[in-house]
Amino acid sequence: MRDPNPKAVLLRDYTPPAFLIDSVDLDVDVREKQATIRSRLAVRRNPAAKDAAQPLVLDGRHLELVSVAIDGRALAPGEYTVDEDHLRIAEAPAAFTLEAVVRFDPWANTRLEGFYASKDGLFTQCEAQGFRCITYFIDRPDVMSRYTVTLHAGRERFPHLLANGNQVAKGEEDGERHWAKWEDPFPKPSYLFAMVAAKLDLLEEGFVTRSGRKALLQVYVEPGKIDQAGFAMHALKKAMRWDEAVFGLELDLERFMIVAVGDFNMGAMENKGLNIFNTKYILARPDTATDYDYYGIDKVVAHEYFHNWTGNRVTCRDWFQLTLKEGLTVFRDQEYSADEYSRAVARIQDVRDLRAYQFPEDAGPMAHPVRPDSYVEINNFYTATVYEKGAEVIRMIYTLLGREPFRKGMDLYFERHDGQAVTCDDFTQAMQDASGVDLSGLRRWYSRAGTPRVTARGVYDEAAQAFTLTVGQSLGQGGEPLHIPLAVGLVGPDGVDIPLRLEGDAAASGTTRVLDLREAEQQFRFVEVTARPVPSLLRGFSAPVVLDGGLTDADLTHLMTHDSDPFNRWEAGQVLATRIILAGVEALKAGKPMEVPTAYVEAVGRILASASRDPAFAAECLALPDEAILAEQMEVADPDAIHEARRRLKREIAERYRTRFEGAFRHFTVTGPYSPDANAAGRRSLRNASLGYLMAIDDSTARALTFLEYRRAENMTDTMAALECLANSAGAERERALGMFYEKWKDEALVVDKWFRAQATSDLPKTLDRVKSLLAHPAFDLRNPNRARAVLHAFAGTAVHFHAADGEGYRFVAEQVVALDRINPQIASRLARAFDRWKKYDAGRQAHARGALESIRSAEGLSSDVGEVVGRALG
Ligand code: 0A1
Ligand code: ZN
Repeated sequence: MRDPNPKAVLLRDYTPPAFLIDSVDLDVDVREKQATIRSRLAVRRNPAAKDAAQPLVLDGRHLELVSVAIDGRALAPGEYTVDEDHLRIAEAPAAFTLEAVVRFDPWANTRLEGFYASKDGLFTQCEAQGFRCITYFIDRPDVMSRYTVTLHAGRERFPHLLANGNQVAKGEEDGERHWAKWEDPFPKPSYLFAMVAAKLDLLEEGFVTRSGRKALLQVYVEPGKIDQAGFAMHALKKAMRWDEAVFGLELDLERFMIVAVGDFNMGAMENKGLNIFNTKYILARPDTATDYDYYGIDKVVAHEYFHNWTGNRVTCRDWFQLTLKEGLTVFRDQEYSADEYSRAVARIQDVRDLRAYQFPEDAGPMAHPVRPDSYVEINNFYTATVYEKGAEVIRMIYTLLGREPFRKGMDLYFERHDGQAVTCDDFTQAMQDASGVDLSGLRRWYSRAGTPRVTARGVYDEAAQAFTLTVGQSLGQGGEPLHIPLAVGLVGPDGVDIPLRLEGDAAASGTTRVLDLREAEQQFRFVEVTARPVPSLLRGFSAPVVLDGGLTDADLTHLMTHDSDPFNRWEAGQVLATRIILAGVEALKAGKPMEVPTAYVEAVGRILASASRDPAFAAECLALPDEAILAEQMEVADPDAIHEARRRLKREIAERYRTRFEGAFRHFTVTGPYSPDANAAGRRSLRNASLGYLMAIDDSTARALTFLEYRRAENMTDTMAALECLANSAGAERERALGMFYEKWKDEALVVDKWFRAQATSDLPKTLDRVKSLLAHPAFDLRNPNRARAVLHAFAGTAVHFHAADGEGYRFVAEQVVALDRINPQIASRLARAFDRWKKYDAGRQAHARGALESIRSAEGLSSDVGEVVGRALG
């Protein structure tokens, strides 16, 4: 039996492995409902191990052990022990060859970790601990080995046999079968192992790296989908060029393969030379994928490619160091996106996501530092904190060092650690050594959970022509203060930035300055300030903090119109809208009318009037804060009131500017063939934001326009914009459009996911009933993660229906968590995270949520994945 209450693994308990494995030779034989894996491991005692007499303990799960031998001699039953998680050999020599034969059924593997079946064949997913579901191994990232793999399978059903590295031999065997042998020249941790046996179509191209090395790039997709693989290939080549130009990093392989699979737990996986992707991040055609899908593909293809250096060449010593590769690689993909699209818009979107997912995580039961110090189930720690907050920490280092010194730090990091498994401290040390910048205060970000609050108050002394900014930080846990880079500017009454001169500076320089906040409280005195300025604080969101800038509505309106920093222009509008909506919530609860200040509405009018300068940016400024972000700002969240107040604000703006929105909708049409570039996508984004405002009025004119647009649209961006509006509208057009959509797209899985999602996230009453009926739809399949996410996770992310006051949303999701857990614990555990913020709601909702959580906890055979999440939520 597995331990029903598995113990937490602690960072402070880290010890080097007792044994190392220099090489791995796998022979994989695929038969009907069975894979047989023969492994030959070159094992030796680790000279760095704490104790030279430790037994050999190999990890293994869901395996049937057929035989085990040391140096060619089969072990007798008394010489080893096997339980659900391990194979133990008490007496092991100093160096030896271990051979094991195991069997299992990949078709019965619904967990989608290890070796599993999807529609077109067999695929692997080994991060974090899936390799132990393929063979017995010391499954931890500081054990790095050279791999050779031979795959055998039926030729007809599995024409492609792939593994990491280079194909070195292949052949036919007994009639219907064939085999292929692969060798990976780079030592790697087991989590980067991959193999595929499948029927796939192939798109390939040559590539010459900057130094003249030739490589073959391949994208494998399900049969018949080759016309949806072109953009991924294009993105791959762009990402390769970008990494060469920006970081001087080249592809180190002869062959780089990407394989898309329809059943996948995450977005994609950076296995050495053989990336495996969720189809969602590969397949795209103008009529099937939205601009946002294209953007996601570009970003994720780049992300996985960038891992080849940040993650694969230099990997993590242990899983506590996950942000070493993830935070850094997210930072790299964010910079790539900023260079390829609009920097301001990319930053706005990243910060919006950070606030919607990471801030709540950091305030809830799953809060953890970017380098966690304990976990029960590592799969639960692929979080917004490790990824997105981790990227913010890297960005702060970048901001403090500057571009060139940061690049020197990266170079030094590779020089020191290429081929090694290292820690976050090794990274910051390289950055500090290369730049000479003291990172001691910055390093504290790695070990502290929670979002710091930064308070700033400015005082203008007209007589002295000085502006003094008093800035404080708090994290509410004691401990030494963090180093927070605070980018600021001072905006004059005329809307123009004032040149900045801090007291003590020889002269003014620049109009944005990064202040080093290292103390709990600090003062910064700017001189030669000729008029009372409005401070523009935290420009570009220079640190992942909650800022209380002490600004008035008038100050914010000024920034919203004039700030030279586009991020803060957007931010000022968000803060104002938040104030209006939250005041509206209070008014509604008191039975009073909601007030919308004219100054704000006029500032929105100015955005519309100047929208053609940067349509994508204007669309971001027109988007009101998400309901989830608003809920975080309240002491006790009131989802119904938030929804209503936000809806009213939107409607009021829409009514005030109806003609302008209609004008924008007509004016920003994009002509010519579809392209997902920033310019065209930006115009569509503004146009569809305008449509969204018109549909906030939801009268027959708006609905007719939207339905017409739905039928006219030639690309999926416009189609979905219209469909989503209609899905939130009670008019007869709704069912017509949804019916037409399904009929047209029922054979295109990713598009069918969109159809499910649009219904599951609808604002309309009765959405829960609709969701329940969708579960009975013939196209629904709980085993397919994308489909489950399109319905269940999407529903659980809604503010109003999941948090319905009668508790029905909670009960429903709890039942689904339990059902999913039997199939796929990782996907179930993600769904359970929807309950994270349950204590933010009123007593009635809390009682329902507690009941729902307890019903999950008492389910029989609960996985440690869900157990950890629910245990923390209740704990
Ligand atoms: N390393 C991948 C993400 C990933 C993590 C875990 C997985 O299975 C549990 C799969 C993929 C990335 O950052 O893209
Ligand atoms: Zn990653």
